[in-house]
Amino acid sequence: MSLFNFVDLDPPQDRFLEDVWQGLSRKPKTLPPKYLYDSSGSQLFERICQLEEYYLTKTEIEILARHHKDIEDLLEPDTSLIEYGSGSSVKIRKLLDDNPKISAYVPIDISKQQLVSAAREIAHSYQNLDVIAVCADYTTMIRFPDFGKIMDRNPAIFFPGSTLGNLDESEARTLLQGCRQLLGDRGRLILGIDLVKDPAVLERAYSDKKGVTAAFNKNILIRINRELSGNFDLHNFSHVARFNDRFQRIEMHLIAARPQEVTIHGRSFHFAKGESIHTESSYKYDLKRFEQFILSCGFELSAAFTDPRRYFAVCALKACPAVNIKTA
Ligand code: AVJ
Repeated sequence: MSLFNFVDLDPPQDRFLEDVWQGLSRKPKTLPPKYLYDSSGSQLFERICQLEEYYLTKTEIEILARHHKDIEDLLEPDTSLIEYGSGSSVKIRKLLDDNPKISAYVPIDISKQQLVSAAREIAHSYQNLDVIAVCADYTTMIRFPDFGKIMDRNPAIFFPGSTLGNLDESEARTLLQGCRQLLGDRGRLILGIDLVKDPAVLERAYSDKKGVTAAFNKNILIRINRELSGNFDLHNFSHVARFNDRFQRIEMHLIAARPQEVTIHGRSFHFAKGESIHTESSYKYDLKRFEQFILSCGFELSAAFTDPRRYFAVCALKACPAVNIKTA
């Protein structure tokens, strides 16, 4: 019989109001991208993944399907596969299918309901797999729970979806160094990253014809109105996605069409005409530079699997001697 366990590390709740007030008091104004994903935001994101223009998800799944044996070859026998974020299970199934080296699956997610239902389905599909679902914030996690001998096996973290790309360089370094510390010297990391490409392709991917990405972006204003008694007028803001060459990232903005005052839970904010709220950055990587970057986090690149257009990469990383870890 395989094991099914749920461990609740009781992650701290979001501070939506404080974060919104703080972000909108900044110059330029910002909002944390994690707040894009309430239930309608998550549904809109699922629709984005189906769009013609949004190549990321489809390309990553293709790479995983094509290279699952190559990835298996890079894992040790008796691996516990730890997934950061447990969204749709399509990607993880590509790794778990027909892979005798993985003996345990450890999804980590901050949203309890989604985590448990996804984990149960996986446990149901893979009868010989131990499943240990952990409700936690993987960005602040300092050790894995003792259940299920996660660390007695060979730990490997799976972090797909180019989610790393939402972090700026110092945040990404903190996260990867955290992975390195959690995993120890035997650790592996399988990471999905989006690659630098023609800015026109990028801008189309983040500004689709049907306007789904625009709706996804504006949904954060709807959420503020609903949950924080805000009075944003949706007609007064437009969605813009542009490639920032200096930082090699796509930025999503909401641009005020006219000067206005917006009140959120009794506090008012002024917008000048044309003023922007920066809602998300999505970094695009160059593989050579990425390889250097991960070295400074204590990892070396074992392999990078890409698609024929070289749009996206699934990278297999291996912990390298602690000597390489820069402590800033
Ligand atoms: C889920 C963060 C990877 O940055 O491409 C999609 C989110 N934003 N369209 C990305 C997103 C606009 C997505 N990530």
